[in-house]
Amino acid sequence: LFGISRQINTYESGGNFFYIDAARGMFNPVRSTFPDDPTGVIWTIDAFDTAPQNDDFEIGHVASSTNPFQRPIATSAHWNAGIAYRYYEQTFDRTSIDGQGGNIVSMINIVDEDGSALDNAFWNGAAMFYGNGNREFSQPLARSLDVAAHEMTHGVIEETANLEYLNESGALNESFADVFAVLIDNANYTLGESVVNPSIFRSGVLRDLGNPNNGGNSLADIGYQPDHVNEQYRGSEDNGGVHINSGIPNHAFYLFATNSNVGRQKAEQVYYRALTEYL
Ligand code: ASN
Ligand code: ZN
Repeated sequence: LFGISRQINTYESGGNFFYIDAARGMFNPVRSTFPDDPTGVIWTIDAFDTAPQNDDFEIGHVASSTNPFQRPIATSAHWNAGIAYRYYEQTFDRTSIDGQGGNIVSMINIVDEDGSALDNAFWNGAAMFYGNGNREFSQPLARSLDVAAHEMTHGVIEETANLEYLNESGALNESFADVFAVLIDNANYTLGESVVNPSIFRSGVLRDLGNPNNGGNSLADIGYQPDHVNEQYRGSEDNGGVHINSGIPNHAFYLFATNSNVGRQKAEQVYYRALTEYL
């Protein structure tokens, strides 16, 4: 989706190149049949503009009979999932979302239950789901590495601390997803900069760990988050403000990671240990 060529891992079977990456350390050939039941793979699946909530939800392989080929949405999702897999493996010796080599599945071309374009991406407990953008997002969400890293980290969180998606534990859940997103998409401390509609998000970013207020003055401004508990939201919207109050621990991470006595490399080890062993 950036208009550049990528070399990706696919699985060739019966003259087709399937978007199944069976070339990682986690691949389990003994427990795999191709293409429908592989184990230990990174797998990108097309939902053909259907919604998982609806009876007509339909999924199928992404595949090509030629090489090279152009499948920009699938290629971005597949590429980004591979980067996130490699980060967890190399940084924490964690093998996949479940830590045991389970498949990493990305579902692309998801629409809203009313059939409209989906302005979001999400983790549903089993896979990452990507809409193609509508109003707040002017690009397919699969374009963004930090979005992919955020959604995949929701899976890691579910497999570890399993923070309840409500109130303060929910804001911590959201914050850990943002923290590892900016560690994986490591050029900056912002999220969504490659997919947001800049006429809606005037700062050009969805969230900013360095400045959670994100160019706004109050919660009424789109993209605004508190950066301190003195502005903690205590209402019931958004599961008790999980995407609002995440700004507070997000900013704490930013201060920790940018402190000259700490730095990103120590900070990520501290946060991973906190998530997987203490929380
Ligand atoms: N993009 C959102 C998230 O991952 C989706 C949601 O809140 N359901 O938190
Ligand atoms: Zn989230």
